[in-house]
Amino acid sequence: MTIGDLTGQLQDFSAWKQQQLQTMEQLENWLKQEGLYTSQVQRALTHATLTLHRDHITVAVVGEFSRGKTELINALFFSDHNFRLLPTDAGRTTMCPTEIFQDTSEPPCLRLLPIETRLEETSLAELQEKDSIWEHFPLDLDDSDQLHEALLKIREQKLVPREVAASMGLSEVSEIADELESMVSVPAWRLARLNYRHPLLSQGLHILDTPGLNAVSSEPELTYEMLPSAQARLFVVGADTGITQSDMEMWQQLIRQPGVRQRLSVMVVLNKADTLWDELRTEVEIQQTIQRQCQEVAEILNID
Ligand SMILES: Nc1nc2c(ncn2[C@@H]2O[C@H](COP(=O)(O)OP(=O)(O)OP(=O)(O)O)[C@@H](O)[C@H]2O)c(=O)[nH]1
Ligand SMILES: [Mg+2]
Repeated sequence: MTIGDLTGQLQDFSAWKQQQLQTMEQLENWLKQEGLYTSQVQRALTHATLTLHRDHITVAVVGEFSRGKTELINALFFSDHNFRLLPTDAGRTTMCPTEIFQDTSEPPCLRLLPIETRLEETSLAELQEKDSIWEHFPLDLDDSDQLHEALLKIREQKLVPREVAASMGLSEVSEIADELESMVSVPAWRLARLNYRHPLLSQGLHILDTPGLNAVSSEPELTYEMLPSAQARLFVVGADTGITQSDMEMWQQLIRQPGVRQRLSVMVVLNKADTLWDELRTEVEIQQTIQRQCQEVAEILNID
């Protein structure tokens, strides 16, 4: 599938939504004319209209850390920028799941949910509605320095006592973090929501960038709700590493989850193919290596 195909499908989706909204408006007018527009009908129509407005298509990008998930999003969707929109780097970079979408009812902004909310019983769905809990950073899309600076927050970490990290359910993450006596490093944010402007986002596309390691699986609602309900999931592996044991664990835990209906929406991306280039090898040899890597990955993951 190309970005062109995706654009076409999103346009169809957007057109379908518009058509449904028009039909509902006509139905509302007709019901009013006929004197059938009761408060119950009004509630049902308002609910249906809101649901349609909110309906979107989510593409989630999943994989081990440093496989190039975020760079792939930058390259696929934001390559017209003269800078990296989302921060990428060697090692662990994206510290929290990041949802990118367009909501024109408010100016572009970055909203961050503090990691401390993990100490509460409140569900993510409930926290989504509590605006005051989120840190809010307005974005100036014409100021690339401000934009870049603000988005660096996605990679922020903080030091907390080891027991606090454990209470947050982050003991696995904290084990590999800096050990400063009893303090450990944890992601500063639990979830990032980036309200941005882009033609594909305006058609109803949501992109979900996820952190590598077990940071994703330590967020049960993400693992069991957001990822399975995404219409497409891109599983990113590195051509330089092939499928490692931790890639395999993520594949089984997050993509091939037992009980989740497997759809045709999982795509595996063999990223970092450029690392196979070597001056001492011919173009044909390199292409053969890429081909072999693709076949091996497909066999190991048991996909076509
Ligand atoms: N050579 C090469 N480097 C790449 C490619 N894609 C990403 N990188 C580099 O690999 C490093 C990791 O990329 P990220 O996009 O941050 O990786 P990630 O999978 O998002 O990692 P986490 O956010 O930690 O889960 C960065 O230094 C990127 O510039 C690629 O296709 N080729
Ligand atoms: Mg990343």
